[in-house]
Order: sequence, then C-alpha cells, then structure tokens
Amino acid sequence: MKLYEFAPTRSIRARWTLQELGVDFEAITVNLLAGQGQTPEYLRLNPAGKLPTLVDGDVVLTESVAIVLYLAEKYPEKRFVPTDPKLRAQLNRWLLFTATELEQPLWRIARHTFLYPEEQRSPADIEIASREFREMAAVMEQHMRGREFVVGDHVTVGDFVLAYTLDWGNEVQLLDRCPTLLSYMKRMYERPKAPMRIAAAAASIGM
Ligand SMILES: N[C@@H](CCC(=O)N[C@@H](CS)C(=O)NCC(=O)O)C(=O)O
Repeated sequence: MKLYEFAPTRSIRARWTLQELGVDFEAITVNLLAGQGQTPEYLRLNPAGKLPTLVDGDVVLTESVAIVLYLAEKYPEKRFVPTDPKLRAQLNRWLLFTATELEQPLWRIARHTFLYPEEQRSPADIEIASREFREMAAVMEQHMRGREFVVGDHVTVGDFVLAYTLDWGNEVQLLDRCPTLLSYMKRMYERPKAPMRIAAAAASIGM
C-alpha cells in the first residue's frame, strides 16, 4: 500500500488510520511547495493535484475521508467503522459535518491567509469563515460534552478525522471557546499511534 502525503496536510488523516491499523505502507512525499502535486504522473493518480492519495494494488483512491473509510472497512477487526447501521449513520453524519461545516471554513481561511496570491486575499472572507467555524464548532462542542468518542463507545475513523480538523482549528486560534473539543483533541493525540500534530509536521519540513 502506498500513501502519497505531505507532512502538514489532510494526509495526516490517512496516516493516522494506517498507523492505528498497524498496516505496513510505503509513504511517498509529494512536496506541494515544490509543485510536485501538479506533475503529469501525480495528476494521473489524483486529477485534483491534491493530497492524500492511497494506492492499494489496483485501487487508486483520493479524498481523505473516503480513504479512511476504505481502510477501516478493509480491516474490520479493528472496528474503526461501526457495523450497526444506526451507529454507522451517525458516523457518516459527523464525518460529513466535519468535512463540510468545520473543514471548509478552515480551508477558506488558509486560502485567504497564505495560499492565494496576495492581491486575491480577502480579510472579510477570513472574518466570515472564522465566524462560520466558531458557530459549527459550538455544535460539535455540544455533541462531544460527556462523550469520549464521536460515536459509540470506542474509537472510530470519525475521531481521527475530527481530531486532526480540530488541531487545524486550534492552529488558527478558533478553538478557545470550545474547552471540551480542545481536551478531546489533545486526548486523541496522546494515543500511542497518533501522528504528529500539525505544528510539528509543519516544523518537520521547515515551514
Ligand atoms: N477534499 C480533499 C481535500 C484535499 C486537499 O485540498 N489537500 C490539500 C492539502 S491539505 C492539497 O493537496 N492542496 C494542494 C492544492 O490545493 O493545490 C481531501 O479531503 O482529501
């Protein structure tokens, strides 16, 4: 199995799942800063030029959430996806909530802070996206009160995806009103197989 990754990106979700599964994999660095996401070879794997991509035999999979679900379903003995349809529906619910309601404003903030060329950056967009993140983080904060995991009574891929996304929110100082989420995120990163925090991953490539 090959994981195309770059340290401080959404590839952390896939790496986290692989590490928790204890599956051997070959890590291939795609240096986005050096334009390696746009080479013809890489675009053949991931036409969006984004990370992560997982290659497992003849399976070529993009989209970090699809990747973690594929891995969890391939190795069901770890129970990283619930088999009960009701719990599974809740897992899907919170994975989608994380990707659409929490991650999207963070991505917009990143684009307008350092990804877009300076003349295309909009401080107003950062402000709106920050507000949207805070509103949706408050919903997640409420959900997580009194819970150890996103769904059910043991860890699932929902936790790996959420904890990474909260670390991202924390990096841009938007988690200060969410004490439950902050301590949950730190607890998740204390797991022995957890990946590097975003700050450490960024530092590891000199960012
Ligand atoms: N929805 C995709 C988003 C992937 C994504 O945007 N990854 C970023 C890094 S976190 C990337 O590769 N960006 C390169 C680019 O936009 O050119 C996923 O979850 O896999």
